[in-house]
Amino acid sequence: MSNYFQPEIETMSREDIKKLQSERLVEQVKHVYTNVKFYRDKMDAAGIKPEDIKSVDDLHKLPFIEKDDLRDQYPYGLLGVPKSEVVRIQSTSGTTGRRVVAFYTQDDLKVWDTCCARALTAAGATNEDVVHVCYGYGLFTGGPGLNGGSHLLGSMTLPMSSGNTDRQLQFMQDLGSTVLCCTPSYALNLAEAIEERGVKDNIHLKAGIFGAEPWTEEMRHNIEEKLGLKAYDIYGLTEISGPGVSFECEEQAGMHIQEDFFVPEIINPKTGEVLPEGEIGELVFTCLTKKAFPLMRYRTRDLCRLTYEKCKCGRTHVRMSKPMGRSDDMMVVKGVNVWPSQIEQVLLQQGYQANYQIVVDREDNRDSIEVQVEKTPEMAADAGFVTAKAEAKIVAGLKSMLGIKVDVKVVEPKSIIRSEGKAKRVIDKRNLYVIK
Ligand code: DLL
Repeated sequence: MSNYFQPEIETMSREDIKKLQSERLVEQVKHVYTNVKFYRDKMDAAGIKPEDIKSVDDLHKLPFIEKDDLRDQYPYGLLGVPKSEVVRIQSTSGTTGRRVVAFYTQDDLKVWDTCCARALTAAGATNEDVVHVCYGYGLFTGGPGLNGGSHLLGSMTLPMSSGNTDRQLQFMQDLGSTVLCCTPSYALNLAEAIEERGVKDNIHLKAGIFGAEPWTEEMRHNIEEKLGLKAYDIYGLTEISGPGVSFECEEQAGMHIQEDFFVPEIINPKTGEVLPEGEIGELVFTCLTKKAFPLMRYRTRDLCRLTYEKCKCGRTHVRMSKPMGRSDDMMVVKGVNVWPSQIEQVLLQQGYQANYQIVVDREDNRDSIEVQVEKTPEMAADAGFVTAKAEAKIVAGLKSMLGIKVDVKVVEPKSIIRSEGKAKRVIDKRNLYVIK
């Protein structure tokens, strides 16, 4: 049996979805053109007026917006409403150079809560459930997003945040948590801890809502078996609101994109051309209702494919595959988005040259990341150079840049293999993506 939070929206005919999207798009284009100089300038430069956008079929006429634009417009350049109407901000994980701040009005928060309430309902949650949220709270969207959705649903919500496994397990047992929300890697950590402590019989989880990082079908089977629950994928990104932009239903056959709020497109990342249904390309989103941070044709850099085939669950909203790769070099490590360029920046600031390598691995469900960097010839010749001290300094610099602990090895000059063509900076041994 399918569970819907808003059946009238979630099972709407394709024709009605398109009609609703078109009406909302026309309004939204007027909103951004009137209230955000960035969009007005971009549309003027492209010779497009709000009246040119009459339906979603005209969406392709609008220019894209990219991560760099968000950075350039930091902090308030894309704000679509007066500050007095903003009630919340969230921000992308641990990135100084590329931090993105997203703004929300009361209504924008309702949209987000609705998205997460639909995802929770699809996973079988009701107000009878105890929803255990151990995504991080704070600037990261994971905790606040699922928390808001769970409130809207009327479920008892445990705002556990991440870490402190003993406390997680204690609350899970004492309060009888039934729905678990966290990253898939943390779910595996919890499963291991439950096994170690021999408390499986006291745990009554029935569903898990896991996302924020790539994970494989093998991981899903592992988690489901170990925790005795059904594992649902959930996708989202800070720029578009947070978790719940799309979510899995009981069919576990792709994530339904909330098309009354977001219009997806798949483009060729090299040319920007919109690709036909079923082809793999970069996912692009347009927000239809969000007023404070209204992104239009935002390039996510996530590679996936869409299917409009009707799902057995009865939902009509388009489904996206799991992200299969990235069209940039971002990695998600320990739940944090990491770009090699951030690591390079820290190394160069500390006097190293760009002879480095990043090795990412996963052991016992824990991500590790190691940076190997060569001493410069001057450092190697300097009798006073203390390797351990130099490494500690880089560790501190990276912690401050990324917000996570990175292992560092300072190695001898010329010990990292030189590439003949493009330098292979990253060795990711986790194999989480189909396309690398
Ligand atoms: O990770 C939002 C979120 C929180 C989603 C909790 C799901 C659950 P950001 O930190 O802005 O937002 O990172 C967004 O993470 O572009 C993807 O590359 C990746 N990502 C998010 N969900 C998934 C998923 C949150 N289910 C970036 N599978 C996105 C694979 C995911 N990758």
